[in-house]
Amino acid sequence: MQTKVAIIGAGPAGLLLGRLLEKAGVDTVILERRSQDYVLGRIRAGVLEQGTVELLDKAGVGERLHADGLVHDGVEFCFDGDRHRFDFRALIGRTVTVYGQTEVTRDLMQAREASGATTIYEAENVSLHGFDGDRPSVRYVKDGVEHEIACDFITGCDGYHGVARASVPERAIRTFERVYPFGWLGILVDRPPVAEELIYAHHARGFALCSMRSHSRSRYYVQVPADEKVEEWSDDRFWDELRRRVDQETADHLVTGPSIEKSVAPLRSFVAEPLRFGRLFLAGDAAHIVPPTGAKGLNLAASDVGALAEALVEFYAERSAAGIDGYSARVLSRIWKAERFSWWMTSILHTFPETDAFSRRIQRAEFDYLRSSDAAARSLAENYTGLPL
Ligand code: RFL
Ligand code: PHB
Repeated sequence: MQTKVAIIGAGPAGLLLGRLLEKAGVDTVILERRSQDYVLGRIRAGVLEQGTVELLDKAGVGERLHADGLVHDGVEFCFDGDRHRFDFRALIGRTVTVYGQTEVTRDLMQAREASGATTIYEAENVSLHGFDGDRPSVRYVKDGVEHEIACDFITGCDGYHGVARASVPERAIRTFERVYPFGWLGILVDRPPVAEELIYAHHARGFALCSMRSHSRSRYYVQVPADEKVEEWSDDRFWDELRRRVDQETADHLVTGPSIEKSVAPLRSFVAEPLRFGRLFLAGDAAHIVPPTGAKGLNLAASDVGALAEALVEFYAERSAAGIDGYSARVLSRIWKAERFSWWMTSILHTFPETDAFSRRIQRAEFDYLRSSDAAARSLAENYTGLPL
């Protein structure tokens, strides 16, 4: 088999890249280790920046998103029971849209299927070859048979545990990492959300988040130790803990019900540099991880592949390598700003094992500053709704 761009991974990064390239007439093959149902079964991000919505529109998959997505003008922070709303639209004229990663993935998969482009699910033992020369290729095993795809470029959109970044020689790559000593226990429930907008809560017992997927489906999280076992959390235990961490009004209005999904996600900050190695590019979680506190993971993946698609289309249309040469530096500048914002949101909202009385006062001062200063609130608003590339 032969293609222009071989894409490893059918998460949002790989599928969106595939769609943007197909729309520009650049053919692609996507190789995915898991089944289509498995990919669709993963419950992950829920908040889309305006720039992500614009990219999904450009990719021609905005219809359901505009019909079913919930446009949010702001978010609320709750500090030890005191709530404050940040109105992004009033502060900077921007908004975010609540639309689950599962739905984004479904829309992209359907569009790809309709276009007839090739996606190989359950591709085993994917390996990358020759990306330091002119004739890269990708090999994989499907149903016990080995196949090879010759291509012009390989893109690693295969997430944090993928094969693409691991194929780069150690001396050519530098990584930066911070692992947090806690995770988020999340539940999904078919009950209306407690509030119209998201509530990020700081409490001495730990962080909590009230989020949603629609008017009838809610997503809630509580901070737990990194090694927490999900089996130790009955639904009742979860609801009791959540109620303790939010303000009284929120606790009183919470509509509880049986969870339809419950899992613990670890929190990590990670960046690899650079993101181009000859004819291999990294994008999305393969290139970086942010803790979910700033709602940036999916959005960063989208902005990476938006830039990568532009660069590759320019290469084919104008025979110019300027875009692909500049890709790594261009996206890393935005990635580090999103890393900073996600780290900062994480540090002010969570309880750290080493948090002493001084740190607690500093966290409180951050909240008091944010709610009393227009400049601070605008800074939060522009970061949360997404910085320009
Ligand atoms: P993905 O979504 O991980 O997709 C990568 C795809 O590559 C496949 N793959 C391979 N395919 C072929 N060969 C191999 N050797 C392969 N190895 C892996 C995988 O099966 C997968 O289908 O990365 P992508 O596309 O870069 O998208 C990034 C986003 O998914 C991610 O940033 C966010 O979901 C992060 N994230 C969250 N972000 C938020 O903003 N809010 C959240 O609530 C939130 N929750 C989460 C998350 C990430 C999680 N992970 C990765 C542990 C919860 C979890 C559990
Ligand atoms: C979610 O709804 O899953 C969600 C929302 C906001 C975040 C993280 C996760 O910051």
